[in-house]
This record gives sequence, structure tokens and C-alpha cells, in this order.
Amino acid sequence: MAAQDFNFLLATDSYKVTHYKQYPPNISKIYSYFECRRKEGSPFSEVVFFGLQYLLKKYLAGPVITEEKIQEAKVFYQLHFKQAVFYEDGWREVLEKHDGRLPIRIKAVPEGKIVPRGNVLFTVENTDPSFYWITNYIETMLVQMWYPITVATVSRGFKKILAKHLKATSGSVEGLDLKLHDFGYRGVSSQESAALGGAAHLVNFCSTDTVAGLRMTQRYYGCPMAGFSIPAAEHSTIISWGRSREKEAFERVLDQFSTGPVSVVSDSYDIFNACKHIWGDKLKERVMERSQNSCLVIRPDSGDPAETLLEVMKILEECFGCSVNSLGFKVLPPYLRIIQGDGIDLTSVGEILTKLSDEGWSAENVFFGCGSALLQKLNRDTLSCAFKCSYVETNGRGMDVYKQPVTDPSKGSKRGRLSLRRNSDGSLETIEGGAGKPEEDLLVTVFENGSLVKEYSLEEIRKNARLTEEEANATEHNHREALHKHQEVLKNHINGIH
Ligand code: AOY
Repeated sequence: MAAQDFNFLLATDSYKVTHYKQYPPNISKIYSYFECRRKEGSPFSEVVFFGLQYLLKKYLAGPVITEEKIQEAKVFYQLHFKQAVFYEDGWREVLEKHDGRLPIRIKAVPEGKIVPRGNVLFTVENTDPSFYWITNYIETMLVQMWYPITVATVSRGFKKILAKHLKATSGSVEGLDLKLHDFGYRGVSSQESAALGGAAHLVNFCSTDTVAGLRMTQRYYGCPMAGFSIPAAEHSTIISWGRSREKEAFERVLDQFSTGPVSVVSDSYDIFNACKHIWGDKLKERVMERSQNSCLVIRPDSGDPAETLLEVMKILEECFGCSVNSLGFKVLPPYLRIIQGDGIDLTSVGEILTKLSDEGWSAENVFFGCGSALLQKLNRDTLSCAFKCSYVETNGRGMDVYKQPVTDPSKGSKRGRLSLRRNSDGSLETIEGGAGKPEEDLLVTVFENGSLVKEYSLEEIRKNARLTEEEANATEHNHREALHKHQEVLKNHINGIH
């Protein structure tokens, strides 16, 4: 139910307050929809639908209109517009006729579903003809769905790349859902963004430091603990020992967290020196006594990610040795792993993993951390999110409506009532003009007249968003490419052993 101190009437763009006066006379229905418009050349051809349940529960469900809120909005908009444009009588009718609950229906694609760009994701319409003017009043709030949808989509993009490299260099995708750790809490603009973005990442992964996202999945998606972390150092816990005592700082972390994995940021002064002379020499025995379940995760945090990682791997191989997996790629001893959390985005992660496999290293060796490329370096245009009216009823007659700007064909909108259909070839298609068969419609009524009428658990959402067999398996091409490039390295390695 909507928060007590939140005034729904004040959560819209100013101009929307004036729109009830502008629609044609005798209009009785406004029907609008949300989509991520198709865009040539975008790295994202499909999107992960996520986050509506939070918005509905937090801001739209229950009696969102009260006499006090009407009074507050009336005073506010009088001062803001310097005239009485706020629809006081209309909103009071919502209060009297519907107990302050919104006479609105929202139908949406199930959360976690993967939908190609250019398809309807949800529709909004008034359920009482007197309240046609409410449908687009809530656009402002609903279009903020762009954020969780975009984060979930970017996060799943990472997952596809990681799956491909993991499969190609280890033969399986084991451990995939821990491969990308969310480092983004500090890099987002607000607690609410951290909660929504953090939760959206958890649709695809189980690895996070963004506690706000975990709180959201508990409260709004029925998941007791959606993600995990491990004890880890930060620069303050290392440099507080002074420059001459980095070894003591490292040793302290090993002592304090003797069981379970632990991560130690090791670039405070010289990552290569730290790997070669501290981890690989002075603390070598201490590292080697750890097990697979208590591994040391070394974290470089500066320099060119690929170059630094390759050099770190080379040093660690010299100090600790490594084994070769069933596909012939090198794997550090089970007590030793790396996490790279600096300079990671959708472009760099693939480049880094390609360079590693070119040098014979399995993706098993590394975890990644990602902050702003995951939660902040994106906007409503990343997936071209838009909300448009497509159908109206006036004088009891329905009419399909649309925009089609001569100056930009890509900004055209869909027409009529919409449904989403799965075709026999498996593809998804939006049927316009009310022509879709209701029994085939994948859109589900999630909100009606102030009530949430369908809930999804994070568990279901994760199932919906799982990678397909195709996405989870490296193609033959990828496989061969990685193996081929690696043959030289493998030969050298074997020659080195003999
Ligand atoms: N966390 C794995 C656990 C988390 C972090 C959070 C910004 C972790 C670091 C690590 O190993 O090193 C926010 C930067 C790092």
C-alpha cells in the first residue's frame, strides 16, 4: 500500500495537471501503453521486464487519494501555476466514488520475461468512464520503469558474455551467477535507485554488495536472501597500516577471516610487487594453507584491466603454479582467485576475457565487479522507453489513435488496443487494433481499481529471465575460436612441464 507521507497527486509532471481540460468533449476512455522502441544498431535487441510490482505496491495500490492530499495538492498547484487549474472536483469524486482507489487497470508482461524491443510491455486504461484523465496522469511515475528494466537488461547482457567465455574455457557455466558482483551502491544517485537497480541485477545474479537491492527483494519480491557477499578489504583497511606494513595488513585479513573466501584489494602501492613478493613469497604458505572454500581473492583495482590481469596471472602462475582443465585452459590453484572491479562494462568484460583466453587462461580464474556501468551509466534512451496513448472512446465509440511525426519515423506509436502473442515459431508479436485473441494474450492484469491482483516472486522472475540453452552454451564457433587461439599456449605449457 502506498506510503502515508507520499502524495500521489504531486508525483506527476506539472503539465499533466492541466490535461483533463484538453481532451475532446465526451471522452470516456484513454488507453496507453509502454514499450522499449526498436533501435537500429543498439546492443540490446530485447529487454528484461522488471520492477512494476514495486511501483504498484509502493505508490499505486490502496486508497492513494485522501481529502488531506487533495487539499495539499490544491494549495501546491495554486501557488505553482498561479491559477486554479488543479482538478479538485475530479479527484474528490475518486475519493467519494472509489474510496480514493484508482479506477485503473494495468495489464503487463510477467516480470522477468524477455521481450524483443518494439513490443508492448504494459497497458494502462481507466475502468470508470468519468476518469479517462487519470490514465496519463500516472505516466510520469510509470515511465520510471525504464530504470529497473534497463539495469536488468544490462545485467543480463553481462551474463550472456560471461556464460559464453566460461563455457568456452571451462566446458560448463558452473558458478555463473556469482561471476558479476554489484559494486554500484555508492555510484547511484539515491537510495531508491540503489534498491531498484540492485534488485534488477539480482534477477540475473546472486552476487552483490548493494544491500538496498536485497532489502527490496525481501520486501517487494518475497525473497529472504537474494544475494551473497564475502568479507573483503578496502583501501582504508590496508593503507591504515602504513606503506611499510602492507604485508601485515594482508596477514591481518587472512587471520581475521581464516575460513570462507576473502577478498583483498592489493594495488595500494604496487599490485605486481604485492602479488610477487607479498602473496607469492612472504605470505605464500599462508595462502597455500587455504582451501577452495576459503580461497584468497586478489583484487587489482587500477591500470588497464586486461594488461594488469594478465601480468597478475603470470606472476601468480610463477609463484603458485597452475593446472590445466579439460579444455586445456590454465586454472590457478583452487585457493587462489582474482576479482576485477575497476573499468568493467559490457565492452571491456568480453575484451578482457578474450585476452585472458588468448593467453590460455580459463574464465574460471576471475570474478568481476561492476558499479556505475551496471547501475548508473544508463538512461531512458538506452532502451528508448516510451509511454503513448493508442486508443480512446468518445461518445461511446472506440478509435485507434497514434503519433507519426514526419520529422522522425522512429518515434511513431502503436495503434488501438494491444496484446502480446507468442507465435508458433516462438517469436513474440504485438497485435494492434484490438485484433488479438484474449486467450492468446500474454499480458496479465496486475492492477485493477486500486488493488494488486497478481504477484510474482523473485524465484519466478529469475526463472523467466534464465538464459536459454542457446545463450548459456558457447556456439561451436566460439568454442573452436577459443581453443584454436589457445593451442600455442597449451603446447608451450606442456613443453614447460617436460
Ligand atoms: N566490494 C567480493 C565481495 C565484495 C566493493 C563494494 C565498491 C568486494 C568488494 C570484493 O570481493 O572485493 C563496493 C567496491 C568494492
